[in-house]
Amino acid sequence: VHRAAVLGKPIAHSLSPVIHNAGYAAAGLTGWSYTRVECAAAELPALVAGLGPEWAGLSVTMPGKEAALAVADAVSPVAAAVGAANTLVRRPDGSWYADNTDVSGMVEVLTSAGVAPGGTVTVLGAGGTARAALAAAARLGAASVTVVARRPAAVDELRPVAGAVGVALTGAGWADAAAHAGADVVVSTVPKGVADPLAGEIRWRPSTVLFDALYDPWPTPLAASALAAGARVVSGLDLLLAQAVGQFEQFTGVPAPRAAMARALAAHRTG
Ligand code: SKM
Repeated sequence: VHRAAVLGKPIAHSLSPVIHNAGYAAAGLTGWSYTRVECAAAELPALVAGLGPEWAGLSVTMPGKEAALAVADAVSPVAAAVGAANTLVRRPDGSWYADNTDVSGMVEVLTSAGVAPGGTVTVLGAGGTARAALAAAARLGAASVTVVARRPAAVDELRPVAGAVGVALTGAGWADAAAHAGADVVVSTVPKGVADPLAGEIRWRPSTVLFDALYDPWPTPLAASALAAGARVVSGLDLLLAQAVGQFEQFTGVPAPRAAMARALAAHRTG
């Protein structure tokens, strides 16, 4: 028996079990199961310490990603640079390895959408997803990253991450958000509703790729405006799948049956 779960609070909304369990079925991994566990950040260390040897891996979502990094016995360079882990992998000796597949997933969805190396990147928002976006931008060889934040001090909190991953970071205020949407890549990490007013303000270049981390409801007004202008758009659902693929392969050690996982996610979403 092999077990895995997603930890977070709240957690009832998580689609991770749908994706991972479909993957186990398609890969013929009998005896594997994946569940949701409600877990606040402060509860995470005790919960992880109490898991038996059948536990092969954990996905970690808000608010536990910093705590996940802290409990790990070893940490990937990217998780260390970002300061957060969404993945805890059990190693043969029982210890835990922390990684961040949000970053590799973001790189993958942006590359699939046609993002070429060396472009300019604008990130809307300066929270946890923005940290992952900085690391993804670095991997994509971004020439520069502009972070547009409602709170200027939030940009300064990202400077250590930018330094660790090696990208040049410029801060901008929210009033200038539309002006910075002419970048080659625009990554929106802000909560539901925050970017809606920009939909009517931005004059999208058709060559821009927009990644909007939201997915419910889809398209967001921002995504709809970019699509209407002929820009390429990727969603938070695309990232959810890509980051889960990375976790699946680390948990199980076998290639992820991506198409089956994508189908299960799509079927679940349309009911
Ligand atoms: O990073 C992911 C996490 O692995 C799982 C998740 C979810 O289940 O909703 C969302 C993201 O935070």
